[in-house]
Amino acid sequence: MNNYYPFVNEPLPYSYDALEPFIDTKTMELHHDRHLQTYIDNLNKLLADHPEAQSMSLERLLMSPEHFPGPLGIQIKNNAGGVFNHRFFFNNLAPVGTTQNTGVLADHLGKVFGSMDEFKKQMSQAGLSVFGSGYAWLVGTMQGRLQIMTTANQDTPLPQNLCPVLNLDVWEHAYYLKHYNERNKYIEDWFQVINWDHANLNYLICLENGFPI
Ligand code: MN3
Repeated sequence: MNNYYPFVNEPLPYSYDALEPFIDTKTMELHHDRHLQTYIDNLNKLLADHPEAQSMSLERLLMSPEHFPGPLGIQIKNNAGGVFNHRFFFNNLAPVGTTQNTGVLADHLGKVFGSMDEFKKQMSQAGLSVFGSGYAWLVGTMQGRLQIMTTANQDTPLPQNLCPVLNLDVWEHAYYLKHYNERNKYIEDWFQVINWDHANLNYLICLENGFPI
């Protein structure tokens, strides 16, 4: 589904104002319509000149950097990463109160981190620890173990054979209009609008396939 060249920027699965007051309408408009759109446009332009890469899925492009040596590999990593990371981020948000953190993921988070409060604390610390631009992630290892990690810029966990469950965009464009420089307050608000149903589904796919491709 829209996972191959030419990539299309699909509409958000909710309205731009659906995450108010935690994530503001203008931020969602700019983030989806300009930031993500730019990564999609740049990726399409890059692949237009490299037909050998046009048959590769978005995930395959990200997992096979060795196919693209030199500057092309870096450009593909940055722009395909920008597409993957933003789609994943937007798809794992939902209006407050519309999903519940129950099911296998909630159960395993409790076992791995001791409590949801402890998971929240460690995920927040990861988001705050990113110096400059990047993401905090909840990922599954190939053994199905949950762990928290961070990536810089538009890097993804995919080349490390880690399976994404949830990601938190801590680039300033994700929060500056509303939260200014207070990333901690943005992260607190982000927890209110996580789509736990999707996160649980992501985790089930990780457990079943080892990788969501
Ligand atoms: Mn972003």
